[in-house]
Amino acid sequence: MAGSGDERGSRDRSSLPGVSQHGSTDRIVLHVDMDCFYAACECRREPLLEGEPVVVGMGYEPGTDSGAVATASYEARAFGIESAQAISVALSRLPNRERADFENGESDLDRAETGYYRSVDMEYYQSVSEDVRAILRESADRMREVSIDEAYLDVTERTAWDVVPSGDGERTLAAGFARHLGERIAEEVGVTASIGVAPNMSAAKIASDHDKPDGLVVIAPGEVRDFFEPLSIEAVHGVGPVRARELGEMGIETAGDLAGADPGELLDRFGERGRELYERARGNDDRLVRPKGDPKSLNRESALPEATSDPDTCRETVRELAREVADRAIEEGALYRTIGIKVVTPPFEVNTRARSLSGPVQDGALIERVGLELLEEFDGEKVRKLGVRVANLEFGAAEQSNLGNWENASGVENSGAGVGTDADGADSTTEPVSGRPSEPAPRDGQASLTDFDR
Ligand code: DCP
Ligand code: MG
Repeated sequence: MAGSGDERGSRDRSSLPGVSQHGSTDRIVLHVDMDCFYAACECRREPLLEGEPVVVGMGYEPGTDSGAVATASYEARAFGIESAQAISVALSRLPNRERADFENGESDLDRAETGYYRSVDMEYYQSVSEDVRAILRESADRMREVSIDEAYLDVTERTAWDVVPSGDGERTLAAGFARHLGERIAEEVGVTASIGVAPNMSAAKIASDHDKPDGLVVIAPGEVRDFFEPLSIEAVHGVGPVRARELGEMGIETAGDLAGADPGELLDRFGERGRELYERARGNDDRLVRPKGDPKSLNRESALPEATSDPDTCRETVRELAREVADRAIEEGALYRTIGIKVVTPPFEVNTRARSLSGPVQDGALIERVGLELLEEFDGEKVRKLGVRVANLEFGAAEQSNLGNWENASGVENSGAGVGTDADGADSTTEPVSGRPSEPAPRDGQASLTDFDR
């Protein structure tokens, strides 16, 4: 993080260092949103793109003529390129540099007014996202993952709203915590995030949007309403273009207007939703940061200190990851029908392999065994990162836990005993699934591992 933070949390200079003016009951919520995420991933993989206009999307490849922009680097946004724009519009505003034939001096375009185009590569973005999330997970007591590049963290127990001296001024401890988190993401993963810090989720979201890219904006408790006051109504979490127009018809243009509106009128016009938006505009939002539902899969990944083809190192890593995944499944009360591994080979090739089991199990020894078997395919290859994953989860039936008792406990006739190996005669399948990012996992167990993302 470049230190460009707009730390609005600084307060009354007479406050004593280390003394919170707001008491200890205010929560500390971070909203982390990666900057131009897919474009940042492309720059990480291809450093020559750094600082250049980069457009990521579909539809400019030879032989295709329709498609849309997924995202664009901030340099490309300066040319009027934005998400969801037709790729034809993007190409007309920012011609493709690599097609312009500058090398032969045949182009009459201005090189500085051209950019790079890259096709969406979800699998790669998922793997970068997982690296970021591993850091976020370590940093938070509770976390809600909203999308591939966005999460809320509750860090109330990890830091404080206390004000401390900093350089010539002062800042909150929470601001320092968030800055450190941003720096870790930049240094360890090589992409930047904008972070908002506030006493609730909707204010944290507004804060992270306020100073993109590479921003850090802190809204301290007691300052939320003043911060919101001048913002356009669309900045209020939950107000989209349609609602904004309707509110505009009522003379409500800013978050301050909404906070000062008649709540009865909002209730009449928009029902409960109207009251909720009114409360949000006033800085009131008591939603807790919670994970979204049950996870679809559980995984652990580990980068090796350096790429290696040493089988003992790889096997030991898989064993360790298998144990961690097994523990996590016990904590979550999850049974699984699929066990998989991820093997990243240099430079960044992500290979995933999965095996289906014929019944749901909770059996750490099996994760280890299947993980090691799947690893055998990569014997002799250099590996830079490994992951182990279980998927097709079922919750709340922990007695059906291991191979020995699955058959009996499930009450289902199953000659394969749910093991999923050829030796056991079960319906084992080992399936390479790379390159199928959007395919949903079939219900009967052969999960796609491309959502190797938790
Ligand atoms: N995305 C997409 N199509 C859209 C919007 C987004 O494919 N219409 C993808 C590409 C983005 C990613 O989702 O990189 C994250 O979406 P964001 O809205 O967070 O946008 P960015 O991260 O790209 O940019 P910003 O810096 O504004 O967060
Ligand atoms: Mg983003």
